[in-house]
Amino acid sequence: MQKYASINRRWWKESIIYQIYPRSFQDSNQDGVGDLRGIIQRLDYLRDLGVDIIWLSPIFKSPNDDNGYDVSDYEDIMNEFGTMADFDELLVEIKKRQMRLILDLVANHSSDEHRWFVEAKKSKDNPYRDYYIWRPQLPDNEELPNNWVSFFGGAAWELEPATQEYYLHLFTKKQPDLNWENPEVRQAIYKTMKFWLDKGVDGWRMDVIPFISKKPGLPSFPADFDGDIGRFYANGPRMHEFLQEMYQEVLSQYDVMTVGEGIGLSPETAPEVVDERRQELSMIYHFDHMALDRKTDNFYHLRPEGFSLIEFKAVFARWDAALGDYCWNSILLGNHDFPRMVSRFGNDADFRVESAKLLATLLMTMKGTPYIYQGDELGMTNTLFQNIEDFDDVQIRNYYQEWQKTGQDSQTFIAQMTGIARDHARTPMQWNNSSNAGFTEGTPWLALNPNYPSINAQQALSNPDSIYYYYQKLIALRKHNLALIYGKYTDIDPQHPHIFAYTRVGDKGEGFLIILNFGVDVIHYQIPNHLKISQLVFSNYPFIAEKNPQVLPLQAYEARVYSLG
Ligand code: TEU
Ligand code: CA
Repeated sequence: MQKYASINRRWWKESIIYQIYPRSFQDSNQDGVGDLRGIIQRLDYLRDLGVDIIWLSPIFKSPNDDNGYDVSDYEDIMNEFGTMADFDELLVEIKKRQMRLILDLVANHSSDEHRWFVEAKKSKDNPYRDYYIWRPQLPDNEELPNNWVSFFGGAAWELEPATQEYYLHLFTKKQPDLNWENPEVRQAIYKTMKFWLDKGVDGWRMDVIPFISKKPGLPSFPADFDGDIGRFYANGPRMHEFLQEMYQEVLSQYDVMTVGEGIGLSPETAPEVVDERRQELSMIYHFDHMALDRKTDNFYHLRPEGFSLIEFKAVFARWDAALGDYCWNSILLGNHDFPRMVSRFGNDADFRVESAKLLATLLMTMKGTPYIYQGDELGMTNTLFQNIEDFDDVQIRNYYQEWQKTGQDSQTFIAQMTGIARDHARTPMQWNNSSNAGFTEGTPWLALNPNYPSINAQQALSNPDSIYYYYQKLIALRKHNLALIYGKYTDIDPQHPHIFAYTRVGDKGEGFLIILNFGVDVIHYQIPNHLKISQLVFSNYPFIAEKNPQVLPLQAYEARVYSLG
């Protein structure tokens, strides 16, 4: 295999991934819900941006308790999204444009409406019983099997009346956890994976994959538990065995990529999942920088003091060091589970365009495969929630039920949830300034962000200085420079409170210096003497020739990329 900077070259390391949340991308039949035919209409837009791989959030049959992350048939398409014929056509159209497609594999749990669960709950001796995880209710005892809690509020156990046993659900009670200890479950999932790979799908994003192996005996949280449930549930003793089996039985037979949602993994535990010598997954993504604004013992509460750029930079350095030459990372600053990246890491009030471009610069110059979440290439922002009804997400609805029990008022709840709500990222794509932004002519399933008349794709495509074109040019820069893909990463100033400055250096010393001003104040930044910059190749501000190029006056959210040499 060809190498660069001592790393094996692979197509998925050199690709740009674009995540589509199909419900919110483009509606083609005016029922207010995005669909597969809608995606087909927008493929040229993605190809022109420079996208190589499209990742679709779940499209399989689902009652949509958690918007498709609750699958009731792994080999059929969700009614609202279209038909298998639509899917086949979508795949053809994607390939025609030299792009690839990966799907979301949600296999830690199914929907309670999946026929496996419908069967399993009927009786203790049903052939599907052991597809799920059951524990008896002890006589005269209300106590739950253990003290585990669900990610979306409340206990992780639900009593099934017919057989008087509890089943485990780490997410909502309509998402029962599958029992991966049962070889039949694993074979059923592998069969499904092959079904889609045989159609020509190019790989999988694997939902909460570190949870598939549970701690033996399902022990309660310890007395000194720190509250980090993701870490507690992840990385069970058979996780690697299952992933290696999946690789042998399925993945090794195709030229595909896999990305694991690395929930609960750490820089210590993640490398073993993606080390290419071990043959498990191609890459993972982690949440260490995405969770910096949250309390460590409670993911759904913001840290009142916020977080510092120094902490943020340390995450990138730590992970880069941990992953080394044989593992591969994903670089993302937003997805369907978090508020909008420009509103979290940038400044959507006064420097929306500048800071969206700065964040794009980070995405496209870091070591790892970049992921663009739909709409981030337009600088889409967080939306406004005024009433409880404005939230759609089951997570928020469940928390609200718990909140109401405490008798506290809803305005405080809304204020708190505004900082974490996933619905920010799920408002429909803003295509143009016509009603509902060209997303639908019907009633959208979730209200649009009211700023769509000014922030939309049509506007971006007509402005050469737009965030969209900035992405397009940066993507081209990355693709033409292997040093930006494989080059060694070094943070040259980890302690600077406002500047993120790093180099990416390739095989023969060629490479780049990236300087990002993560703040509103002008900073005169002194480039260390040992770095010889050659020329400015990219910037989000108009270029002004410097008299003394070793001291740079950086404006608010200014981003610069220099070539070295
Ligand atoms: O997310 C798992 C996960 O990390 C979330 O519970 C996360 O903690 C939360 O969304 C942050 O607000 C995956 C999917 O990405 C998510 O959409 C699903 O709801 C979840 O799994 C269950 O399938
Ligand atoms: Ca539709």
